[in-house]
Amino acid sequence: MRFDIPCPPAGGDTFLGGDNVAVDAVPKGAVVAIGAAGATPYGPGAPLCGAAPAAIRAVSKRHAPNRAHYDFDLGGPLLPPGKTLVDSGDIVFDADDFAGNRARIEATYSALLTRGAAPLLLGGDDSVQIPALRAFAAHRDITVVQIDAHIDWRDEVQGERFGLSSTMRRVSELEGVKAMVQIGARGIGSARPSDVEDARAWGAMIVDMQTLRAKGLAHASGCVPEGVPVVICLDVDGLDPSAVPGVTGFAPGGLSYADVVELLNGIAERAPIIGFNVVEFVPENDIGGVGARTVCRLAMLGAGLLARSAAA
Ligand SMILES: [Mn+2]
Repeated sequence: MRFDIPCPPAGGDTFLGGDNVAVDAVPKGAVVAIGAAGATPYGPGAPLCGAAPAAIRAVSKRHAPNRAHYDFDLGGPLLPPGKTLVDSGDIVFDADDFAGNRARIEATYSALLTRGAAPLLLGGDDSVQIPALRAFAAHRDITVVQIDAHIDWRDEVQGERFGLSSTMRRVSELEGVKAMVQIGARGIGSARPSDVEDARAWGAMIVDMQTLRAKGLAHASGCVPEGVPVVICLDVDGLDPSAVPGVTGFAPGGLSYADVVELLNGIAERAPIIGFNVVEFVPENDIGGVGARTVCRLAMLGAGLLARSAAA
């Protein structure tokens, strides 16, 4: 598949001021930000979270001059010495070709993983993760860790099997996905009782918010198998809406930003983090830019954790 390269990101800003580097020129071991505005929306028109990649990059500009400073959430510089962060821009979204969107995302990820890069996905709704995870699972065995208010185990919604409510079920069907830990479920979402049963029958470890509050963050990170590379699927509605108001799956009672920091650092102690997806931010629903700044910090955490796991 041909990539449109060089591919400057929408809006012109790169993530944290990283160099805009084409997918087929990303250096081995680099953390690479990649935007995916959408893949498989449930209807026509602009994708639900299509404005998110540019919004996250725009906020990240203010952090760019301090990139080498000490990040207290990571216990060191954001990027350890010798590590690089680049931005390969946005994967093209075509409102008339959902299969093509998925094929482009999967091909982009296959190329990045073959090059030994560590991808930081700036979504897009949850559906953008399905083709990305297909590429990971084809590349090597992985554990999927989802942080989300919703478990996303619907087989289909309105006849669509690749939409945002089906992400974890589609991912569970991939041979290379050896374990799944789902953290933060609460309230009422797309899942029916049978969907929860199916997830548990597959072996998904569901640490819902009630369980998390009863057993603690260390219990959640302790569910992640040791040593198997992890892809983090961070739907920002997993956080409490006071931290990220701009979502569609609004669900009170979620994780705080500090909870997510502790959780991710705990997971990183158990297994290398080789992929990090930040999805479901809706800038149009944000309040005073609070969510954009939180989501940017989450993406920065992702970059730092990927850099710490990336090959030399
Ligand atoms: Mn969600």
